[in-house]
Amino acid sequence: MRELNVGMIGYKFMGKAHSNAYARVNMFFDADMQVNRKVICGRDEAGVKAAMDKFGWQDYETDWRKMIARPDVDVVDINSPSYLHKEMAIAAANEGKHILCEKPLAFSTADAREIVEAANKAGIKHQVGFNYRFAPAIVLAKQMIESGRLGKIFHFRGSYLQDYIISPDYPKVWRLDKSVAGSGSLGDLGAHVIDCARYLVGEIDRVVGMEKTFITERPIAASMTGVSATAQANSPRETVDVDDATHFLGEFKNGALLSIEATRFAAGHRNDMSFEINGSKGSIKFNLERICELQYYNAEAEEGFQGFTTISVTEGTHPYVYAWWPAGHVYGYEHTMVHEVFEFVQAIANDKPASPDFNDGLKCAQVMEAVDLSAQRGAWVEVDSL
Ligand code: SOE
Repeated sequence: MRELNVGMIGYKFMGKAHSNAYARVNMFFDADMQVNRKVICGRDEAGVKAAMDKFGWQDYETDWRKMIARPDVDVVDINSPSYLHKEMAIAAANEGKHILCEKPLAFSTADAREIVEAANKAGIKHQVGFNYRFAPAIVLAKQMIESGRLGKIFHFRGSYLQDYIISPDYPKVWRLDKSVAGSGSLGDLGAHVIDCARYLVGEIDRVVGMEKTFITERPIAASMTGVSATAQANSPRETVDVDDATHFLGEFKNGALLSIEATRFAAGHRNDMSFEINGSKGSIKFNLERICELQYYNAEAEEGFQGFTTISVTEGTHPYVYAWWPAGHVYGYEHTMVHEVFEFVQAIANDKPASPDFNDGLKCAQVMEAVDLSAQRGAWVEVDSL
């Protein structure tokens, strides 16, 4: 079988999740290429060496430019903090490497356009890590909408709620630093909901939004693992320059209405992305914390017998479920990454466009920048004006 050698930049939270996906894809799916965890890259030599051993990579590098240039690397997986995405993606494209880049693709629409241009010029396959598109229930929702089961769509109502930074003592980690992350809850969480809205309902025409930073000063971070972090002892406080929460309304080009909320101040919600879609023939509701289920309301069910029902998305006939376990066995968050990687490998192996690709990353950047501008101006902003 043809082999596909991956070089991955980043070895912490997303590095672990992607390593798991590369390790599982050929075990559970009939991928048309054998994926090799070839080289893992990170600045800290001790850290990246430990990750190489723990996550099953064959080699490591501490210089991402050197890794990208290696002839034994076919694919570059970028899961560094967002401020590095543009330079890394353009360098990888210029080396002719296929690219899987974590979301958000770029800080700005202008940066995203430069990345898209470099990828198109290089003729590579490119995909953005909007992993929730690959949750079986969300693919099922897409199939239901496309088959007309919901009829004409009127509303997409979504949110991504987390609560790990409510304490004023939680330090200013990279996700709270605009120069590193580009934005706060909007780019880290809202990007996922925007992508689901575009995937399921269509392109967004205009938005109006507001952003809020509840805690404007935080201590300097001493260490961070995942989203857990500790502050430096007796640390001075630094200004927080990103949104803690962002709310926005919008209108799709097809006339449906949009409302999206992203926040890290929703006490009790650890990682709760959910949305509801209302159509002329029914509604669906998805909640990431119940990832194997889809709530469905059939407006055409017999009078007196209507109500939201729970579809257990655990049958072999459901998207991707066939590859895992017998009917009724549940799956989780990390499976979405395996599905994401499988589709990327298949796009490369069969010379097909990957999806969601950098154009989707650009579209998401346009929506986010429009929300940002709207929050500054207090007015509606046309997405295509960006
Ligand atoms: C933030 O905590 C985060 O890790 C996001 O960065 C991911 O994209 C999301 O899938 C889970 O939460």
